[in-house]
Amino acid sequence: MKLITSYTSPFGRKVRIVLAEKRIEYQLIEDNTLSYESGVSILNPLGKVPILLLDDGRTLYDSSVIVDFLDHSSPAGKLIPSDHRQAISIKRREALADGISDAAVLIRQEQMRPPPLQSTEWITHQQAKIERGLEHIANELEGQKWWGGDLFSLADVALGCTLAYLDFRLPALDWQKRHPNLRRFYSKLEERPSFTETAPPMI
Ligand SMILES: N[C@@H](CCC(=O)N[C@@H](CS)C(=O)NCC(=O)O)C(=O)O
Repeated sequence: MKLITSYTSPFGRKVRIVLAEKRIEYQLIEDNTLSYESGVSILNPLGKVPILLLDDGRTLYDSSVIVDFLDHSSPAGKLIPSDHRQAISIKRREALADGISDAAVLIRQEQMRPPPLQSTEWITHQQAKIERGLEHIANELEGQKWWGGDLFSLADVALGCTLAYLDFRLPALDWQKRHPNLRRFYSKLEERPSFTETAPPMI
């Protein structure tokens, strides 16, 4: 199978970590969606990565569909519980972490526009989602080994990618100072080879 993504996408990284945790072989094809040469919109009408190309010809997106598919395709290193109620609770956490990444990506895109065209209101609106989301997660994490309870899960993978992306693209947010339990959680994740091997390039 082939994974089309950029090395900096938090959503692409989530998929790469799931592939590594489950020890699934794949080929990575790098695509910068903002380049004229990107062929991504032929595969995904939304023009977004990650996209998974299966050997049987199927094309999958977005990242939450891809990781669900991957987790069900092999019993090794299960990241989504088989009990439906528990699975939904993990997927709700994944959606919250991904939503924070969405807000961070939108801020990043806004900051790439010429300064006179940037909207401070828009950036503040997105920042508020990030702040509320992190506050909510920090409360849920309190007293827990992992975000979803005792077991490492997809929720932890998604949150790790989100926190790393905030550090990478919006370091001024300084979430580590305001949320010491998220900082401790993040340090624990950084010990996992799946995280170190997929860190975004320092550009
Ligand atoms: N909900 C999507 C979000 C994917 C996404 O926003 N990808 C960004 C890269 S981080 C992208 O491809 N953006 C290009 C664009 O919006 O045109 C997922 O989880 O896969």
